[in-house]
Amino acid sequence: MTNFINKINDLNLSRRSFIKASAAAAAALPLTGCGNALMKTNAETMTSESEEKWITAACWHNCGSRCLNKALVVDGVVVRQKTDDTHPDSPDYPQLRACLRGRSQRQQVFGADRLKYPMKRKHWEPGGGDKSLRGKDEWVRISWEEALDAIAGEMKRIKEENGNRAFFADGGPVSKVLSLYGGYVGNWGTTSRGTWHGTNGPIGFTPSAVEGINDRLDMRNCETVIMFSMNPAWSAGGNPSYNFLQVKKAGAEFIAVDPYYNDTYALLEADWIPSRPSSDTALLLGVAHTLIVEDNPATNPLIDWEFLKNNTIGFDADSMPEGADPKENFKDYVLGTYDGVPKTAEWAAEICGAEPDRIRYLARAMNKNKKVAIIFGWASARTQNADSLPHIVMTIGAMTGHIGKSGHMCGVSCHTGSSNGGPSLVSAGKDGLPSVKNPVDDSINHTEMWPAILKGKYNFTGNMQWLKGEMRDIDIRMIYHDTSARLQTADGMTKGIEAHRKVDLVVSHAQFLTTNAKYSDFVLPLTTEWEKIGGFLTGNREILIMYSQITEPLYECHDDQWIAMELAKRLGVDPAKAFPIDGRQQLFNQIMGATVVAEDGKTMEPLVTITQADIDEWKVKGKPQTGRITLKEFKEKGIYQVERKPGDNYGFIALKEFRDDPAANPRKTDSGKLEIYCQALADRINNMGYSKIRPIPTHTPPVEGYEATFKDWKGKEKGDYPYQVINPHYLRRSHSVFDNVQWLRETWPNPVFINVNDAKEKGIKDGDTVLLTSQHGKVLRTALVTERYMPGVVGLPHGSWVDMDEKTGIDTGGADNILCGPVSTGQGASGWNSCVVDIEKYSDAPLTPDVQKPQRIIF
Ligand SMILES: Nc1nc2c(c(=O)[nH]1)N[C@H]1C(S)=C(S)[C@@H](COP(=O)(O)OP(=O)(O)OC[C@H]3O[C@@H](n4cnc5c(=O)[nH]c(N)nc54)[C@H](O)[C@@H]3O)O[C@H]1N2
Ligand SMILES: Nc1nc2c(c(=O)[nH]1)N[C@H]1C(S)=C(S)[C@@H](COP(=O)(O)OP(=O)(O)OC[C@H]3O[C@@H](n4cnc5c(=O)[nH]c(N)nc54)[C@H](O)[C@@H]3O)O[C@H]1N2
Ligand code: SF4
Ligand SMILES: [Mo]
Repeated sequence: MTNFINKINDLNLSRRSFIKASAAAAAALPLTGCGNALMKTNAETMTSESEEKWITAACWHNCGSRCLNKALVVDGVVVRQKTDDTHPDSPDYPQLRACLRGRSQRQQVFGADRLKYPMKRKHWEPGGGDKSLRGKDEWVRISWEEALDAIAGEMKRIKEENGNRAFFADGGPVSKVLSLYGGYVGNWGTTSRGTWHGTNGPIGFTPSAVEGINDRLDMRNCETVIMFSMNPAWSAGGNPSYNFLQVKKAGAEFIAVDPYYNDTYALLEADWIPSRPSSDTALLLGVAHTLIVEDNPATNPLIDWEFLKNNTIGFDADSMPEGADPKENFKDYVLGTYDGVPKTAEWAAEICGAEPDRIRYLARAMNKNKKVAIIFGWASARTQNADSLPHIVMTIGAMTGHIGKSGHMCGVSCHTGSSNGGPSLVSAGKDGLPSVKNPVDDSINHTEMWPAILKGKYNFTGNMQWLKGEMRDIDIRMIYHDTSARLQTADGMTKGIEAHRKVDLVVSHAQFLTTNAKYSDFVLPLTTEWEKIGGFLTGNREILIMYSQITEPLYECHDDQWIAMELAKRLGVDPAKAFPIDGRQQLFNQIMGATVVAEDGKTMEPLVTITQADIDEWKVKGKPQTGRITLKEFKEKGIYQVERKPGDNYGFIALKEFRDDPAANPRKTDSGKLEIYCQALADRINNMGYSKIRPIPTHTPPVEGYEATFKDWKGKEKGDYPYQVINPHYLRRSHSVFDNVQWLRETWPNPVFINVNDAKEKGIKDGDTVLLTSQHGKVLRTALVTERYMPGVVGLPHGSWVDMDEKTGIDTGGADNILCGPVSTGQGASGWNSCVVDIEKYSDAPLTPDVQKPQRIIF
């Protein structure tokens, strides 16, 4: 193959313009003060024979997908990217093609706004200095020695004066060191899954997107697919939408229940039932009512009485568990036998906004004799008081019998498991690092952590343990961000900024001046995955990606483990206790332990063949082994994908064994069955002390749901915040990641989506600047007026970096969590998908489009 330079010459490009072009492709890095490989883009290197190599490059973000990305590296410079071409594409054995974010990855890694050196906030002093300046102070470049010494020194002081319960950290490598140093206060939240986290266990339902539904090839057997709160076209890039398209091509009809007619529904030509955010439980109670009153086993069989009888408890008075009041059964609640309120389609419609006839139509579409998938994204469970939502979903699935059979399924289809349920067919091994126990048991729920830092009190319920609530005093002096974008992505950022301005010390590891970093005293520059020796990515059950190093660490960047070990030394802690083996051995352990499913579809066997020569070359400990693929081939290809075809042994039917023989395959509930009446669930939630639920699924109005848009619900008089805002996960980003990439800013401007009628009423036109005001904060965005959002519902994309105008207190960045408040309910679920707001046209000053804002370059 002609080498790269020759190719360029063939294109009649002068060498000068090639160098210009490749530097531009590498995102216009400033050349000063940067001694990395990338910068060897000079005439000298170009005169020699250049080497070109496609290397598998990490796309490591929490984006709900996994795709193959490759970078063309010429003399250490990334000149191009491509995606999966390892085999021909087909619906059964699809390529893993990257989205535009992944294909823009080099814009991020080599961005001019990378943090290059350790930086200190100018007015920080031990004890904090002028803390109010956090987020607006100047930055001063310092050395690693200075930074680490100052941070460790301050930690020692805090420990001496306030004890280990004054440390608040996020759970990354430095947190391990803090555990060895006596412990720290952690945090927990339901983030992605919302109430699917805490509700599934007690009721016996499948907990995750991974094992909740049947696999993608079985889904092609469905006649109807009913989607609730799902948008894989945006939030599960790669193959899921393509998989759903195959289901459509095989003949299925799609129905969508959502306040927003999104691109997924458009792609699948779904029949849209607009329904308000945070009201799905009410809607499904209306469905249950229709099913009960219209079912007739002889003439109109809608309900699967067999399944209800064999596999559930608590549906009616006859199936209640011992000791429970028979009147508390689900059926009588739905019929209103004892409370006088039948949960009819009309009753549901008042809350959810779907027309009663459409609710009845939905119930009939769930007919037990049809092959139906009833599938949910997590979005509808990321709201307040939604603890009963997974419970009503399970109940509806059980009533209609769409559980445990080919072509029938009910549950979560989201994130990397979207469209494709079942256990992983190929996985990486463990890295071999020991876990380190944190001697401090304190852990603060995300909905409470910023108020807890400000008020000095919080409700301890364990870390995802749903313990009985216990009020505890707390006095946090240090916030350490060593993973996640917590300040940006957790509930109640307005309070979060205040909390960051209260403590003595804030430290962030960061690749850019992210929100965490911006409000810190010290920012420590981090390498990206492209600068590390390699690693694994998975999620999609059929694939395992092994990525490799693309470039040497840029500037003075280091990884989290290196920083943690350096701090450990300064704190008098032995770093080897947390990190006894180096990164190379960690990676090799994962390679050696990688497994792949055998042809029987059950047994797992070693994936990678390893020779003594491999072990010698890597300079690691290990034993030779025989697997499916050689290490060299795996590294070069960068992916192992299990080839699928209809009728293979790798299919999956969720809950099949339980349906077929519940006695031999009990669920892990008190009764061994799915519990429609579930005392354990009610006890779990009610003990925590945030709010109460009943043992059967009922609609509890969210603190900031539709009901809260009224001053007077009965009289239907609207209040000060008459709209519900939701936070769709947005194409420009993976949460907050990629928000600084100019290419992506240009492509997706991050508007606010407003329904046409609402816009008209408010005198807002497409392109106008809109002020959104909630009880917790104010943000500005540009209006995108659309019929795709139902009236009363506003869409503010999730994850945009806050950009606070300190004079007005208005965020010009459009950050969702400036609007969303810290509100604790039920199981402590973060309540994002309904926050009540007002909207108005804003004329004070025009809003600069995000792409025209300067990049955050601090050195
Ligand atoms: N209002 C609202 N808020 C939400 C949601 C919503 O819908 N609405 N969704 C929620 C959901 S589902 C989720 S999962 C969360 C996600 O919340 P986060 O996990 O906090 O979000 P990310 O933006 O992915 O944060 C990852 C951060 O890690 C940094 N990073 C990258 N590589 C490294 C590394 O090697 N080391 C370290 N230390 N950092 C690194 C990135 O730069 C980025 O800042 O957000 C939640 N927040
Ligand atoms: N591009 C991109 N993709 C991502 C992410 C990202 O940040 N960016 N984040 C990833 C992560 S970590 C997660 S957890 C997933 C989240 O994925 P999902 O949980 O599916 O969340 P969204 O994509 O925000 O919303 C999906 C749909 O739910 C609808 N919806 C919102 N509230 C309700 C409701 O109360 N009821 C009903 N019926 N519908 C509702 C929205 O209108 C939207 O159409 O996305 C992943 N994928
Ligand atoms: S969908 Fe996710 S993994 Fe795939 S290329 Fe895009 S950002 Fe990367
Ligand atoms: Mo998530």
